[in-house]
Amino acid sequence: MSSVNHCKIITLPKIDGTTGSITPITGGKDIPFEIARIYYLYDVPGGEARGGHAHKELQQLLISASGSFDVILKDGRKKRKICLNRSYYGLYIPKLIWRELDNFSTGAICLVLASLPYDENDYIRNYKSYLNIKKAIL
Ligand code: T46
Repeated sequence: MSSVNHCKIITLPKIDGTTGSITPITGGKDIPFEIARIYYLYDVPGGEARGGHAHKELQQLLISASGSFDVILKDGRKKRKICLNRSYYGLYIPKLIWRELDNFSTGAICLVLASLPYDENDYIRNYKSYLNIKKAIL
């Protein structure tokens, strides 16, 4: 379950009205995990990148709540680049996938639903270490 092929776009529920739309998300129903934490990235200066790490156990769903940005996914063999630019699409990222986020539009907001509480020990922040861990589990 740690190949970029297992990352997928999930079309989220969307309720439209004359005054706008709403997207409700229920953990374990609309997405493959229960939601333990929510956070969002915003005010990213032009030209800056976020991410640049993998997680040992954490699963996430990334949503562009506003604007757009690119997500580069790597598994040590393959690379995928996905542009998120709609609030009703979520990018599911299983554990052990390297990710980088860049090309943020002005005012972009990246909403993240996460399967676990914050734990710095869950991060793999060095790409060489990530490749070694991937080799060891193959
Ligand atoms: C990912 C992208 C999309 C906390 O204290 N609590 C938290 O819940 C989080 C997420 C972060 N932090 C602290 C830890 C660092 O000192 O905030 C600082 C920056 O965190 P991080 O390196 O995780 O930031 P990003 O934007 O590079 O990455 C985050 C996610 O962690 C990551 O998994 O995919 O957003």
